[in-house]
Amino acid sequence: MKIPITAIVILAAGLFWWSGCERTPETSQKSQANANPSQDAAPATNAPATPTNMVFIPAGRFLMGDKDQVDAKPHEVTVSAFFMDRTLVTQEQYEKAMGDNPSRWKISQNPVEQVRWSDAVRYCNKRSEMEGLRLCYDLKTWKCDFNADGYRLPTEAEWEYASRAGTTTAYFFGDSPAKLGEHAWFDKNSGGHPHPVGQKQPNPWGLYDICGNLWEWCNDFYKVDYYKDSPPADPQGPDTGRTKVVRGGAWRFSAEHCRSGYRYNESPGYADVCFGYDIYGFRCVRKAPPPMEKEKQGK
Ligand SMILES: [Ca+2]
Repeated sequence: MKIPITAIVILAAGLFWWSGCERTPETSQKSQANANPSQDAAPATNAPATPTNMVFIPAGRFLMGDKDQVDAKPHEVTVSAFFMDRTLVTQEQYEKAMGDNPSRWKISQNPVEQVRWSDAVRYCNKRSEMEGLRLCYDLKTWKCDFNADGYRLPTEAEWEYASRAGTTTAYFFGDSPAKLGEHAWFDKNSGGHPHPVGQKQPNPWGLYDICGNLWEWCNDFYKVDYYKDSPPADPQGPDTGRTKVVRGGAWRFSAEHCRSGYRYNESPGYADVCFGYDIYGFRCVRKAPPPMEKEKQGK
């Protein structure tokens, strides 16, 4: 019997395709496990293009604070839409922009640490410059231009709003810290050092390591009783102060420090003689463009 050569080719191709398919589940599972944090967990939105590795945080209102903390009186706050980095800024990202890596624990996918507030702000400006965006910070006055479309640190309110992701409990997964180990590196599970970003489960809006791993620099000055007289819409912190707010807990701090409303603070380290500790890192935010901003009027 004479079999046409084309039939043989089709049969061979089919076998090849089939055997390839059979391997697919294993390969895709593996690549999922290794993949960067997925885009799937972002808040439901019809938002246009969200920048790579950022999450769109829709405008909204929430109860900011923690009734069990002396400096965090619960109060209602409205926040405009913005984008937030899905993970802490990694050592690789920082080094690419700044040409050095100040971290104590040198692993490229670890979050950059030993960064002062002033280093974080310099990075924000450099990242904006590299992407042709308007710079948010004046490095002489350290003032932030909130109208610029470049990168900046989140305000304390933005940080807590994004961290809570619509939840009202002590942690975004409930009032008990029992499940903290699934979401965060803290003193009980870190082994005494920070960890690569994105290894634990994210919060409901897809933000990784928002609890634990490293404290995250916020833009605001810290003031113990600021919540008493902060404006109800997009509060930007006191005008002056000695320390800057950090949020979210870190690898050598207890579960208590990971509470969504827990406030902590540290000297910004404007001067080069100051140095950062291996418990401080950061993630950047960017203002959402006008079409996305409009969402808040619909709410
Ligand atoms: Ca954190």
